[in-house]
Amino acid sequence: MRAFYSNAHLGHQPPEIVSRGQAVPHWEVARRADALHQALVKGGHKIEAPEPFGLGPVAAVHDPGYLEFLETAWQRWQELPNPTPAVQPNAHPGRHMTGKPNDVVGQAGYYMATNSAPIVAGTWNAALAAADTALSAARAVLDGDDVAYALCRPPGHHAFADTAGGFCYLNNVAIAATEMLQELGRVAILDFDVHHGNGTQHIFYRRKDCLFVSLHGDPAEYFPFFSGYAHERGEGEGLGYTVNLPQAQGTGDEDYLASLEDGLAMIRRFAPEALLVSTGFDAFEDDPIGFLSISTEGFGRIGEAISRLGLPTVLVQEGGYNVEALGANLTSFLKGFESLR
Ligand code: OKP
Ligand code: ZN
Repeated sequence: MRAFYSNAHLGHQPPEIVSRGQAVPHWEVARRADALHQALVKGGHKIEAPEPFGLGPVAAVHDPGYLEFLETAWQRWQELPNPTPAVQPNAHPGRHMTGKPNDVVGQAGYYMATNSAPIVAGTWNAALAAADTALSAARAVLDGDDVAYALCRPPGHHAFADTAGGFCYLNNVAIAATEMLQELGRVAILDFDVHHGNGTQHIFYRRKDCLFVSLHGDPAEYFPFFSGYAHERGEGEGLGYTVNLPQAQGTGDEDYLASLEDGLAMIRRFAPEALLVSTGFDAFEDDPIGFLSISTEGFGRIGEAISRLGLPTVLVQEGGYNVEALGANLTSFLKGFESLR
């Protein structure tokens, strides 16, 4: 299996964020990528640096004003009196406000859906490298590889076309899927990160050439709260091409795998030419911000169940915050996946 990784993520070291009214250290740390990288090395996988794809495939998904903001925000923030080390919003447009400010503080609220996606000096480069990483894995599969893994950091599935949020800036999996759709008629995205892939869902919500299937903690009780409900099924031509399978708090391997089979059956019926997987390990039983109760062995069974689809597959890394367990969870997942190849 080809695996792609860039060390550009090291420039993205976000500071504290506010969680339940308290400043806490950010969970999305560089050591996560180190742990995943080490597991790949130990597993004997060939690890390559991504190719630079330029802004074209990124701009095919994201809004030009948003991209300009991401690229320039940190520099502009430094011109504020007493600038903090990170761009973080404190005022957001509510449901009934549509104005678009010029000021960088206002634009931070406009282009960031949550306070948990701070922009530091190296964020833009890291986000671009993560997109290139996903694109390189997609290219490998388009060129005939059966499976490729993209070790993306920062993650991407909470990024909308024009907003950052939830540790995410560029939607790596959506960018890779859009690139694949240049050459393929139909692709599916399966998202098993514990958080609903709200950005990915929205990007493809009106399309019927990309089936989006997501298993995640029930948003009635859990981030991202405002999407991921079972009644969200797509719109217009896309109606029926979004599938949400929310899971109750504490759901363990058996119930989760049964629900996963329902999602996989829908992917089989859709018969895509390729599959992309938003691969998160934060459904883990000991994840510090988790909600579900998947074991290390369970991730192996998830990998095996996905592999049984027999589709060319692009694995795109999303979350997973128990740094100590990340390597074992990735190893278990890949072992399960590769056991059927
Ligand atoms: C990104 B990905 C915890 C607040 C953090 C944001 C979670 C973003 C997860 N009290 N909320 O989906 O793994
Ligand atoms: Zn997550």
